[in-house]
Formats: sequence, structure tokens, C-alpha cells
Amino acid sequence: MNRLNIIKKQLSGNKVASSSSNIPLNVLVTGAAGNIGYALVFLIAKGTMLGNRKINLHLLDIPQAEKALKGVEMELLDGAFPLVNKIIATSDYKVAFNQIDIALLVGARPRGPGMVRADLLKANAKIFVGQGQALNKYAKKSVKVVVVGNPANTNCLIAMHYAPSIPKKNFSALTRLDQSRAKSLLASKIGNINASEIKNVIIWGNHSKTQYPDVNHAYVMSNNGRLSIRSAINNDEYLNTEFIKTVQYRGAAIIKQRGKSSAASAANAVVDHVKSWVFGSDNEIVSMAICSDNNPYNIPNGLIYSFPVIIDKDGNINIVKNLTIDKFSRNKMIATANELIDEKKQAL
Ligand code: NAX
Repeated sequence: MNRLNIIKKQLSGNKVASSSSNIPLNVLVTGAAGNIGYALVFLIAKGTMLGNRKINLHLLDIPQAEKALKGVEMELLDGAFPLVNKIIATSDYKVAFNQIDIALLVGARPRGPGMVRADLLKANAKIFVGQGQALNKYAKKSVKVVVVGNPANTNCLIAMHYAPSIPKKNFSALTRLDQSRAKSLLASKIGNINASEIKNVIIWGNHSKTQYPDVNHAYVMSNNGRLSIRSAINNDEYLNTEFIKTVQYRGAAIIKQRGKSSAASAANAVVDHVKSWVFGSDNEIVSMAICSDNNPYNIPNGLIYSFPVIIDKDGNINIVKNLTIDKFSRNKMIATANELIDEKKQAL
């Protein structure tokens, strides 16, 4: 055996014994050269999303963004991340979607000058038809899909529609950022507690200004056990008006301050969403927009609608049943469903 072969043998002997958890997961990030993509890929590379699992990062952007995408790839390489097995930066769907385990569909067309919402819906519908077809053709059938690009719920619906070979339960859109925003706002209103101590806040419906952040089932732990958020805050007028509006308009408020839309907080929410889906939500209610077929709250079928869910350790998503819904909540849940029905009519 020559010296090179001896070294190779020694090196392979040093590798961790192969087990399913050492097979790298293929993670796709679309719009990887964009605002959110730039924050997200480094969180993933560091292991924040999938723990110790090795990953192959598939980075997709449009040909016009190839130069910037190359820069992101170079920085990822410069991070020398131990968990990153391979980086594929491309504008080719066939390469990007090949055998992926997780699809983070962040890239979308922003609203341009003179564009009305209907134009935006149509422009993005085209993108998500293509990405749905690519999922159908090239991804693993077990792929977990998270749509972030707006209008996220309807884009997700389109992708799901064009990927009939992948189970509907594998599709989701992000409302975790809205949930985190709501928790943080409640924590600062109560004072002296951390947002993570607020449990079971629900986001119903669309990731838009019609979303309904619902605190009726939320609580915080006190010395005497669970204290409902309504008791802790003791101001229903605030909770039924200003609180809801602040969460609904938080995205716009960030744009006003930064001159750009939320990026790091959105990336953080994507990580939380996937983490809950892969490792379970630890019996806590979290919100994610999923297919509304046969849901227990009489929301029309055929939408991607944000529900309260609990996810078990095997990644099964279960909508939390039997929550009491008062008239105020019901009206808000219907209003946001109606917006989704309208978007669906325009986009499909
Ligand atoms: P940027 O405009 O910074 O980046 C978007 C990236 O997507 C660009 O690099 C662009 O070239 C790329 N892209 C466009 N079409 C593509 C295609 N067909 N395939 C692959 N890549 C494509 O936007 P950014 O701030 O990163 O936001 C991305 C999307 O997330 C937007 O639609 C935004 O509205 C949405 N958001 C969704 C949130 C949610 O909670 N669901 C919150 C944050 C954010 O507003």
C-alpha cells in the first residue's frame, strides 16, 4: 500500500461510523441571495435548525442574482462550518430541487412600482407553479416544504397544487414570525418576563393584515400555576384592538424603521418552524399555515390556513381540537379565510 492510500485509509477510519443521522440532509433555500436568505443560510450552516445533522445546502436564485449568490456561497465556505457537507449554488431548478429533504421557499417577486396586489399575486403564482412542478419532479416524496415568500399562504397552495405526488401534509407556510411578534408584544406589556414564557398564542389564517392573533388560550406561568394572558394583562380593550393591529402591521412598522423588510427575525422564525416540525413542539401549541382540508374549525377546505398545532417527535402535525371559539374570534377567523379564498381565485 503506498503512502497516499495509507493516509486515505487512516482518514476514512477517522470518520464517524455511518448511521442514518450521519447522512447529510439536503436543504434547499430559494432566494438565497436575498435579505432573508442571507440571514437564514448562516443559521442553518451553524446547526441552529437541524442540530448536529450534516447538511448539503442547495442555494437557488434567479440568473440575474447569480453573482450575489456566488458571494453568499464564498462567505459560507469562509465560515468553515463543520456541519456543511456540500454547497450547491445554482439557478437551475433541476439541480436545486434534486432529492431535497427540506424546501425553504423564500424567494419571491417583490411588489414593483405601479403593481397592485393582484399583479403581485399573479407574478408570484407563476414562480410557485414552476417550483411546485420542480418539487413534484425532483424532490424526495418526504420533503418538508415551508413557504416564506409572499403571499406565503397562497404561494404554498399553488406549489402544493402543482406537486400532486407529494402528500399535502408536507406543505406549510410561515406564520411563526407573527406568533413570535405576538409573544414578544405580550411579554413587554406584562413586563419583567421573557417572550418564551408566554405559551399557546395562536395565529389564525393568512400571513397578512387580516391574520388573527388570538390570546384566548394563551397563558404565562406564575407562582400559582398558569395565569391566562387575559388575566395577566387585564385589559380586554387593548387585547381586542391595539394588540391585534400591532401584530398585523408589525411588518410594515419594521419597513418604516429599517427601510427594508424583516430579515433576521424572519430567518429566525423559519428556523423555529422547521425545528418544531423536525423535533416536535414539546407539547406547546405553535402556529403554522397548513392545508385546511377536514380541519376541526369549519374553515373551508382547499386553503393554506394558519392553525394552532402540536407536533409530535415523529414530525406529525396535529391541529389542536376543541378550543372554545367565541363570536369575536369566529368573525376574525372567517374574515381571514375569506381573504384567502379571494387570493386563491385571483392566483389559480
Ligand atoms: P429580497 O427581495 O431581499 O430577496 C428575494 C430573493 O428572491 C432575491 O434574491 C430574488 O432574486 C429571489 N427570487 C426571486 N424570484 C425567484 C425565483 N423564482 N426563484 C428563486 N429565487 C427568486 O426579499 P426578502 O426580504 O428576502 O423576502 C423574501 C420574501 O419573504 C418576500 O416575499 C417577503 O415578502 C417575504 N416575507 C415573508 C414573511 C413571512 O412571515 N411569511 C416575513 C418576512 C418577509 O416579508
